[in-house]
Amino acid sequence: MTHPISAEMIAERNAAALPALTDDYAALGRKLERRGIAIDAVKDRAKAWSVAVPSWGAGRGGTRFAKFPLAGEPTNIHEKLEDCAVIQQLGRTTPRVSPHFPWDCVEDYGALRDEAASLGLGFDAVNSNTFQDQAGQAQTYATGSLSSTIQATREQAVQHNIDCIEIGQKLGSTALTVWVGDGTNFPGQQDLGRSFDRYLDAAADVYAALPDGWRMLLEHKMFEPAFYSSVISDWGSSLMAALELGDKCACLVDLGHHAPNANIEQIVARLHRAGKLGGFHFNDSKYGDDDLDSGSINPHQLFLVFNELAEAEANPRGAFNPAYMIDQSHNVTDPIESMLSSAEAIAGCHARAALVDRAALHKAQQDNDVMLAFRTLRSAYETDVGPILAMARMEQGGAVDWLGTYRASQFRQRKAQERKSVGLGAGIV
Ligand code: AFD
Ligand code: MN
Ligand code: MN
Repeated sequence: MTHPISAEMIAERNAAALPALTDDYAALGRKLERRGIAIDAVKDRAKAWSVAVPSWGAGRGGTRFAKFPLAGEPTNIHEKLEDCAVIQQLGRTTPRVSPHFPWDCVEDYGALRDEAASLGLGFDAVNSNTFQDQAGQAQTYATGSLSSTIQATREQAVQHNIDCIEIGQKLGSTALTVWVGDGTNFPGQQDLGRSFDRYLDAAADVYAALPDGWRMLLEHKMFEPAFYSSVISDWGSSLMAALELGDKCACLVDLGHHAPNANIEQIVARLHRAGKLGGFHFNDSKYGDDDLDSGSINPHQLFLVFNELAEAEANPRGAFNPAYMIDQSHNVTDPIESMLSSAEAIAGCHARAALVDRAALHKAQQDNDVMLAFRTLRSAYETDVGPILAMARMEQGGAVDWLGTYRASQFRQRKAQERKSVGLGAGIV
């Protein structure tokens, strides 16, 4: 296995940080013990949990107005994997990469799988792209893709999704995430009912191509690029589609894809109730699909989502197996730092949700003791689980201080010498 950051350097810096960490961990352990919680069990749970990183998040993102490239940012899937390996090596919560096609297309996917494995990485859900035209493509997606009124366009979109499944099989993936930008910009532009019917017919053809053990995850999004109506605009449309398509199909919740102030944790509970909670794209937002770093704007919401997930896990209603992924655009930071910070924020909410005294919460809810129920949740939210996450990282070979260690490694500066520079331009990704 090749590691992009020197293991000796990580070990040295960890050794220097260990006395303070041991002290903090012991203090937190005593505090949790008084609440009847064994800190080592929380740490073990943290170690067993992981979230995938998006290949497209490894490069600098941009807005509609501009992209400001970063010297040394990756420009192809091989370099992106190397950067994802840094994130995993230092943080130890992100062992898988979710690829996007055709952005990550290569000649030999078996070799790509080996390359990832040699970096300590595997592949998560494959993402199709029918929201953008590619060079040499016969049909344009200007009229939509799976829901287009034009049959040849729908067929092309179906075939692309099937191609993605085939690539995914070579990569060891077991899920296809489908997000379409289909929709309209003007009232009357399309029939709202028939466009959904066309989407369902085409999606059924993709569904029929799913291999055994695979899942199809439908990602809803309220608006953008369509600004009047989107075909799969919300969790209701997504749920209707997933129910109609079949057992292997479920809904994916991207935290940035809802109306402002939507109660996302309730959506999570509802989808779980329907047996259709397929997965997540974690990010944060203030206005819309901002794709900001997870936990940077509304960490409480993220915690409440994980509180519902902890409830769901305790009441699995059959299978409970959501796919956890990050989907962010890093416009002003080094993406490696952003994804390490985000993974820590997400893992922190996962760990804090495990601290909720569920019996006490349920009793307070049953008794209609509003304040006690609220404070039961709040005391878990207010617990600083940093020492648990840092200890889990260290014991797995990661860095206690991932930011300081990453910067000391000069990884980005080294890559700025080796990698070709990225051109200027606009870009949502
Ligand atoms: C979109 C969606 C979807 C898609 C991504 C591409 O969140 O996950 O794959 O952006 O950048 O808004
Ligand atoms: Mn997404
Ligand atoms: Mn998005």
